[in-house]
Amino acid sequence: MAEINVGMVGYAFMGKAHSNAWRQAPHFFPGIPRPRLKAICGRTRIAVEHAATELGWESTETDWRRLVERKDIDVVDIVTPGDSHAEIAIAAAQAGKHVICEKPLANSLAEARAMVAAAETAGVRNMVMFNYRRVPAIALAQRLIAEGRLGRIFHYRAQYLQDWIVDPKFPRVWRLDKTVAGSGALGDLGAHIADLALYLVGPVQRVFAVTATMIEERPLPDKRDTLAPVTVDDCAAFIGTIGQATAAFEVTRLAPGRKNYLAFEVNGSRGSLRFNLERLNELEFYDRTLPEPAQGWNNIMVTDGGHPYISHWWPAGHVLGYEHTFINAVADFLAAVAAKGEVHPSFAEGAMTNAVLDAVERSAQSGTWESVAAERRRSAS
Ligand code: SOE
Repeated sequence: MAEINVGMVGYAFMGKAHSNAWRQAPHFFPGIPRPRLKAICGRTRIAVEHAATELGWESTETDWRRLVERKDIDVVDIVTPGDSHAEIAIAAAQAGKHVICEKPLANSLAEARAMVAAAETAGVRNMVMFNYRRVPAIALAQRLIAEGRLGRIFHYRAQYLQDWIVDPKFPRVWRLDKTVAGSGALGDLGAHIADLALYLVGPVQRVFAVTATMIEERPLPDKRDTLAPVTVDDCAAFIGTIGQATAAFEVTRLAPGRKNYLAFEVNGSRGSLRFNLERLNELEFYDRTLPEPAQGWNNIMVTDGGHPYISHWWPAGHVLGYEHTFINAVADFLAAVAAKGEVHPSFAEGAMTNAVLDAVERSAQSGTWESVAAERRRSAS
């Protein structure tokens, strides 16, 4: 399989990140099938044609149904807002296309389940773009935990904090509209740290949550003198259980100074790990099995050839950034398509995160503990 033809639906921020990943992957991951950026789809002809030129796509469509039906498309990459993920992904899977979908997988657990069923019935590769799993330092954290270097896990705690809507005059964009985005900081940012919990330590079983909308009205983007209601959460905080471990999560877009601050710490009987996306090439490890005088936080520069993904990149110490996480992810996906192998996080794993979001929303409403629906953890094999 020398070439794989990709069709992408959507072209905004994530469209740019994914396009770059498709373009770059074959240069750094020799041996994977070469992706051809065959077609890009968007509703407005002039805008999609501009995007095709800017991002390097060969052709355009203005109706995703036509893109999904095209015989010359092997992979459909969905980078639209959440309200269209399910419809496009299900149609793509039914048309026999492999599918990548931006996070969160869907705006509701029911939609996520329908997407899992469609992809598994069709037997196509399917992956949710939780790109932070492909930060080498996070992949190293996962490896160390899986090897037992932290021993029995006691705690997972994570935060994802941003500040881009702290100004009340910031417009009511689609991410602040529940019918389009599904939820606010919860689905946008909470989904990432819930997925990382799943990846690093395991599935969350029950949650107790609060959510809040601090700025309840904002000007419409195209009519600044008209205020419209914000129908999603600005912030959410929840605790939960992962087996016998306790977990704590906090997400907000109202934390001045926090631009894109994703951080976690995992504590176990043998040691601790901590990570912060603002220093994404580093992983801190406290190993309490070392002789006592040597114990202390050890800052691992995750840029050596033996670290996850690094052999594909630069010599030691030549740091990576945000865009590399997407390149690593599509490279894994292309390798899985060629090998008919597993790729993670699959739609089934994405649905597990939707189940967490669903329980958080129920708990915030009910004011009580809520169970997370036990989704089947299946990979795309
Ligand atoms: C939100 O601001 C956002 O763009 C998320 O949607 C992305 O998933 C995250 O990577 C960066 O922040």
